[in-house]
Amino acid sequence: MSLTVVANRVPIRRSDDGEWAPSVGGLTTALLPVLRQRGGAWIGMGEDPDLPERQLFPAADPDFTVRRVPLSQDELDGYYYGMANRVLWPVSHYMIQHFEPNPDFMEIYRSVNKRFADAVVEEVAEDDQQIWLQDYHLMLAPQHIRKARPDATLGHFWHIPWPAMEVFRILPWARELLRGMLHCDLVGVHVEEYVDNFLESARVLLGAEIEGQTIHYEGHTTRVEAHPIGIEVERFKQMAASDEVTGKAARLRERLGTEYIVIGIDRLDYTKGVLSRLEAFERFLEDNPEYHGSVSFYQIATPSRTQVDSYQQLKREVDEVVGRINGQFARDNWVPVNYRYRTYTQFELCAFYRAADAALITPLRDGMNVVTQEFITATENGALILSELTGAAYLLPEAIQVNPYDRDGLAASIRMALEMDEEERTTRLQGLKSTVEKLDVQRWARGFLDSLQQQGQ
Ligand code: ADQ
Repeated sequence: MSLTVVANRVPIRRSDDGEWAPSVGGLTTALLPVLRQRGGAWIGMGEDPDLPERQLFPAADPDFTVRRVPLSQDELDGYYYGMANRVLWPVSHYMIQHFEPNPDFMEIYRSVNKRFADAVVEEVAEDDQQIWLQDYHLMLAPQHIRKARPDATLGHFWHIPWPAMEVFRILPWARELLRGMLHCDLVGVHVEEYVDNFLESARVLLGAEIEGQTIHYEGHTTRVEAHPIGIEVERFKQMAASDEVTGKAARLRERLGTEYIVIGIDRLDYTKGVLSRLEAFERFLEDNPEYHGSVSFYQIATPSRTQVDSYQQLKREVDEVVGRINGQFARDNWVPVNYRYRTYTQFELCAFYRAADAALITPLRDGMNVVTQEFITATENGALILSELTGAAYLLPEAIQVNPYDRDGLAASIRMALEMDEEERTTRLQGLKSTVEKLDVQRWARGFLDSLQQQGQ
């Protein structure tokens, strides 16, 4: 049975030699082998204007189709920067202060979802197809696809938290959006907590009948399951052990020259807790003068959604706090906070993971957080401080778990991580590594697709 993947992004990019090549990223790596083996299509927005609307890939010996749904600037503003980034993202992360319920966004979201659905219907000729939609950009597409292809097997994976029903219902279009998704046979989320929230939303807001993890609504049945995503464990392991990475890590330690290195690595997004993390590090320095000169905090932030006001404001605030901390505490030969606002290669990130004594991963909310898994895979003896408000926290009890809003608690956890004895550090890390091995992204894709096939039978 062939597979059609529908995602905001397409899985290919133009390489240095001008040819189209697979892009780097967990989702692409997990799904391309399936598409190669089974054939089918990948449909996405495709930001590169040179990307053809439809092409067979790879060109030399094609396995599947890459289809682009080109969007105008107005469509991009309403559907992506508006509805996805200013409405669904903040509400799903419980950050209502960033929520902008503009009806124009929803109007455009409806029509763009229809365009994605039309593209799917054009690609999916037969009925024995599996169709797998990704994420909050495509909540309404399933209902249009179902109408045109009643026998197709439809799955949807939701990569961010599904919030508590009482929060989800804040959306003025909560019922319409939920109804759209209930045309799927399988909805996947990262952890059981989100499964419960989804079921509760369907029960209370739509009066759907719930039977275990199955929703019965208007003659259709949708199963909701937890499928925690993983990373490409083997590739990260190999990268981390490579000469390139170990060399870079050693040079970084030498350059910083401090006894301890603590890292933070994120997209610069208000959900990731970068600001409160910096403030907690500041509190740590205030409370522990004996550590002045011997700890460096290295925060890396990738520019993200830079057209959205709240992201521009966050950037200014982070710049300001970094300046304030360094202004107060830096002295000759020691800069307490090293801050880089840019994108790095995975090899470079791996070197940071490898060089660090501890990682501070403290989102205010996060569906899963795969940086956590990358760090656990790459580190040899680092300690992990992890926000309990992430999907990852449900799976990784061996981490030092913290409430990211508790500045004193977070500051204390930094000290705890640095002073943890070798035995405890090793025992915790063994537990963490063994969980992450099992969460492998290929296994995640297989698990979801196997379950999707069962639902379709
Ligand atoms: P994201 O919100 O993007 O994903 P996350 O899971 O942390 O969050 O993944 C970020 C990715 O970006 C990681 O692979 C990381 O290596 C990379 N990255 C971060 N900083 C970088 C930098 N400076 N340079 C280059 N790369 C960088 C959404 C959800 C998450 C969920 C994932 C997967 O919000 O909760 O874990 O999808 O389902």
